[in-house]
Amino acid sequence: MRDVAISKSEFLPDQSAVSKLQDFQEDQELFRYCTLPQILKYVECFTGPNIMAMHTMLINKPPDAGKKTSRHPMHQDLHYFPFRPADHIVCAWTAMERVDRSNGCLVVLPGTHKGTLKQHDYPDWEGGVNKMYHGIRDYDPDQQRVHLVMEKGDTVFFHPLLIHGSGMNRTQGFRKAISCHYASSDCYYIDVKGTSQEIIEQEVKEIAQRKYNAGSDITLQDTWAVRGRLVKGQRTML
Ligand SMILES: O=C(O)CCC(=O)C(=O)O
Repeated sequence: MRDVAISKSEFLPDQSAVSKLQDFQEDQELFRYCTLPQILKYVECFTGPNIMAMHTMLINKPPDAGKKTSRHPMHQDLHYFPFRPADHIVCAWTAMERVDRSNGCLVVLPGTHKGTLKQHDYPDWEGGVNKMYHGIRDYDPDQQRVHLVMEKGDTVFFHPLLIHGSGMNRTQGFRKAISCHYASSDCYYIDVKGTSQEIIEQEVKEIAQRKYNAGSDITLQDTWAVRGRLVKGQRTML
């Protein structure tokens, strides 16, 4: 994925700046992160013994080009997932270098994982917003926030309903983090028709058709089933 503010004018003319790698499940070295026993030991507390790595990302937050597009709007990851129950899904997010407010650390609203899934939309940001960066529609910026300052190798595990995002990268370097969303393979797919998640289903289907030549009958569930990889136990439902 490319940052919307630098997609046409790179930092270095002959190099493209990639702001996020998604779905690295076929890359042996990157995927090794998702299988690390020191990560799975904690993941299992949430998922139980049958563990699927569902969503993989290496986030390379670029220096902000002056338009604040390096921010990630406040959102809940469950908005993207057509599987449940939410309590059997967990994200592991590992800092690949020190992250703090200067390079855009994670920002979380403590306790929000006990709430419900909120309506998400593209935020109305003056400088534009990156593809798939949906944010909570009626986000109240006055809610108590916690900035997660982390050292290289620190890992945070969080619930898919936790409201979170990340700030602007005001440094000259790319801020790197690696993450994986795990789910119990005993989770089940849901139909998101008629729910707040319909908008993400539509967008994902369009991308699958345009970029991967998928047929018009592809479902949101299909796009997850092909990406999910078993990392421990047995693949039962997902
Ligand atoms: O690493 C970040 O800046 C935030 C990533 C995030 O929240 C996401 O991709 O869902």
